[in-house]
Amino acid sequence: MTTTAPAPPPVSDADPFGPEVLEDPLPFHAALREAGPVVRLSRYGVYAMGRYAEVHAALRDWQGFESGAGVGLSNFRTEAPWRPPSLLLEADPPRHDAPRRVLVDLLSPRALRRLRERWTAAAEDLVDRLLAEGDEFDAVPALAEAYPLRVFPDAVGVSPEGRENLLPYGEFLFNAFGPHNDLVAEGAPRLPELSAWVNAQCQRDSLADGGFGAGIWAAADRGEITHEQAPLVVRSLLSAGVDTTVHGLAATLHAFATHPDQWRRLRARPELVRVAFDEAVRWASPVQTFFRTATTDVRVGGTVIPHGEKILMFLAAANRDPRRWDDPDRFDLSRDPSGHVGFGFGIHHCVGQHVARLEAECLLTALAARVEAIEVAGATRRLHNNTLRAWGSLPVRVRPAR
Ligand code: OVM
Repeated sequence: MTTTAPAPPPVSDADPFGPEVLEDPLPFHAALREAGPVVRLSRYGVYAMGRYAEVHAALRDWQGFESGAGVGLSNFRTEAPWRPPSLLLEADPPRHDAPRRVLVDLLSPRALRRLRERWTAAAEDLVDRLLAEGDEFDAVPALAEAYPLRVFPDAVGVSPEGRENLLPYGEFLFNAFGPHNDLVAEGAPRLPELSAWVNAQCQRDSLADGGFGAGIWAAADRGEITHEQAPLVVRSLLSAGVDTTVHGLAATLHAFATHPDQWRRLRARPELVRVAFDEAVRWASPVQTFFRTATTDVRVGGTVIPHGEKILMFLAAANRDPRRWDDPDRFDLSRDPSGHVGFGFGIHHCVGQHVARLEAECLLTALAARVEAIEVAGATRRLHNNTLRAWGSLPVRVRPAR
């Protein structure tokens, strides 16, 4: 076998965290994929991948691309993290595995069955009340935020007081994976207050019996994790479980409001609801990116990523790579979206995805049964975030079904 000498990667001076790219990242993603399998982002001194095959392979290779140095731009080996690292997201085997197993069990489809009836009733009630008020509303607060905030903190066992802190805490956290730009600076003043509240909710005494939080403490009592680890595992639920589902639902509602034929299709075949949510996650990628760190000189494509360097994995670009997907920009319920990397891939593959899917299924099913048509009814507004593709406002008009 012959091996050619590694060539330096193409260089881009674009800012993936700047306002232009955050407003519409698709042209940047296309340019990244076209430039090559690995690109150097000169602005931040990091590498980037945007093609499906390489992103997928790197997510699978946890030995070559570690998470323990942080999955944001800053390297925990040289810069202190802003909070104690996550035991799941920012850890590698073997440390990662026991906390992961606790959540795999607690959030398994089987374990979630007991929630379905309650979550269905909550979705039906929310949609009924909304439609009783009128046929125009902002789908972000009225549905995408209201529904997860109604069911998820209850399921964790978080007290009713202070729940309004969950979204802004997550917004800061997801900004903090990026550079220290204006988005991070604007969130910083509230951070002490938000962190104090979240950390207090992770304590055993703060968590209601029967919830995921109590389940994590029970796993510590059984010796599956330590009692020191328990609050940090609860923190992962509160960190990763709110903004992601809110913006996943907002993306789904936006997709349907702009694709009336697909909404008709869902109404005709409600069993497509799970495919619909996955296709929306592929199409919009609510979590756009995460970093990894090279543990050795890793050869990718024709280039070498040197040991210790950060690599930005563009989940969103991979999810629309024409090398992998037919007509990737089309939101289409007839495609098979499985294999998308919107929930990541490999050992860190979203452990809460069954929770997210159940929320989406309950809400969309209730909506599809009650709403014949949904369309955008005013100026939409993006919410810029260094990691999330998010909506700030999504005014819609609906035609209730009779
Ligand atoms: C965590 C965490 C935080 C943010 C995101 C995430 C997408 C996990 O604290 O474990 O996964």
